[in-house]
Amino acid sequence: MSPSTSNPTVVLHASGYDLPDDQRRLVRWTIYIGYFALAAGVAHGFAQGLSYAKIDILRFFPALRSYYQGLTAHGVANALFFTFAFSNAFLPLMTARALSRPMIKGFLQATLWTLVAANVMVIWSVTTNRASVLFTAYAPLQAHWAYYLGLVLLVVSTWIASAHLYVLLARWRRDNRGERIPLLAFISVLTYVMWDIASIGIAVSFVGFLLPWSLGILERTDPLLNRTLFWFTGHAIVYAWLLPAYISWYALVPRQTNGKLVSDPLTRVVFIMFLLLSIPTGFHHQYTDPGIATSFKAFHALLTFGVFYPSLATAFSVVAALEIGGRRNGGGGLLGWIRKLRWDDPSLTAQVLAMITFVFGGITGLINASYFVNQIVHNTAWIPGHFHMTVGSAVALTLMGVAYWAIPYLTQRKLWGRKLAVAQSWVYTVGVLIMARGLISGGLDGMPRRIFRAEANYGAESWELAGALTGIGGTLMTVGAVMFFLVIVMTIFFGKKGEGPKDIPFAETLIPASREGWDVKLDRIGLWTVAAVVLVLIAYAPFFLTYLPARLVSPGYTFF
Ligand code: HAS
Ligand code: CU
Repeated sequence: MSPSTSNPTVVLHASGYDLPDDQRRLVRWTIYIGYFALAAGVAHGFAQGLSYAKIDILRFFPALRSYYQGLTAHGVANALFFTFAFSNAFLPLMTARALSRPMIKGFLQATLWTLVAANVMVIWSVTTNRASVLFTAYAPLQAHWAYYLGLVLLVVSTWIASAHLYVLLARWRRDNRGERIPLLAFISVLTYVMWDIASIGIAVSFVGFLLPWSLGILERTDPLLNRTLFWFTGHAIVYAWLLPAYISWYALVPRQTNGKLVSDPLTRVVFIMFLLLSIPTGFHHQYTDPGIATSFKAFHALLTFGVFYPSLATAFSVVAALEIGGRRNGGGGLLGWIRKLRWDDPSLTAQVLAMITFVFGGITGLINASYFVNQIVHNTAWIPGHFHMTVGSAVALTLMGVAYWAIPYLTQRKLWGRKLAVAQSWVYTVGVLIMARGLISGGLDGMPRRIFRAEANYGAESWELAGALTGIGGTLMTVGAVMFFLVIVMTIFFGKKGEGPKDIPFAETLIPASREGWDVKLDRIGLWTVAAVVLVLIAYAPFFLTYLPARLVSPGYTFF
């Protein structure tokens, strides 16, 4: 079997890529857990959206005792379990495909079962109202130990998935000395290297403080330190959600529209920049927190503008790839190629609409990051406006789009309801844009986030329209999500057998990786990892050195 590197995105073998059935099943179930979480989270999201329009349907959720319990369920299910379950399956699959090697069953099993255990603990603690502390788990709000332990296990599942990637890559490198790492594997591995470093913050916070505190081993904890450790992880976490979507935009989407990925080296540079800059930016979530020097915050603000750059480069790359595809499909003129983008392909449509929404997500991110302007939007409804156009659509809609080929690929069944699937992305996108418009304008008029507006007897007049738009948009998003689940469930049970795609739609590259050029050095993952750690130390050590030891001052509180 002689590997060929003629396609730099993946290694091609003459025998093609055969995913063994047992591995296919494990990958499928890991992804299913993600979509179960999405379904649960979406139901709560519907209630949240309507509550802004002063419609209270929370009473129809039998287990629900407070708005905050529902908000916790929404955030944890959608932002944490959905995203990471997906990545835990998707990244090993992409890496294995790129290297043209089978995955390792033990790792897949360990990832899946850790994820299941994490789910059980978190679902139990949240549904029994023992953990209404939101996904940010801010102390001194205190949750049951099962909540913290469940989230720790979720992180452990990502570490197992990362270990899987590293072993796959190490073995491939041993067998292919001197070869360039195929792009798809490189960007998948870098995503989890970044996340592994980032997750140290939340691991220290949960294992070192919150878990022992919830068990009564520690009587008090340090709220500011816990918040800081959370946001050490918490900005980078958004890229752990985003980068799997970017992997699809870079390495798969061009193929789906008959285009080509523009540049292999540029793509590697983009992911290296995310590795370097995702973490040392966490204080931009704490601009208004007391106890952190302004100079530290300003430094993180500066680096946040740095991490904006790889997304701008991504915008250039993905639009160029789409344009190549649209023109090859016969589109002419300045913008005529847009019409020729294979809008009848649900997977592509979902992802292009996700990209368009992300333009607004990115712009609002820039506004958040601006130290002084942040004072206007912080803790207002603007922020959920921002993150529904990022994680709530750029990521969620992309992962739905991926499902439109991945579920047929993993089940070997034909996609059911193709036209419904295309309509689904449009409904979801129109919904998210209307909802975000409501949240954003409300936020600018001072409408707070994290409030149960259905029962709030205060507010500006303009909040009425903002709230109504949020409710209408949220309802459309829910309809879009239900359409998605219908397509997926019908595909799993009734899709035509034996008619799923045989391979993953990876793209070819216009400017490939060179064998001897400057870009060979980009493959030095170890070096970039060390550089990332050094940058994190520069950005965070001054705070920790001047702050520590921990100030264990606060007992736990349970309000809701
Ligand atoms: Fe953010 C708060 C800054 C990106 C998620 N963010 C949040 C929270 C979440 C979140 C969940 O600086 C709230 C957390 C909480 O509960 O408190 N964010 C940024 C910045 C970016 C950014 C600078 N955020 C994201 C992404 C997220 C996410 C991605 C999830 C996946 N964010 C902040 C800040 C806060 C914050 C502050 C704290 C606010 C506060 O006060 O609490 C940047 O990374 C954004 C860069 C993006 C771009 C867009 C590039 C566009 C592309 C698409 C191109 C395609 C096209 C379509 C043009 C520069 C790649 C072509 C199609 C055709 C048909 C032609
Ligand atoms: Cu952030």
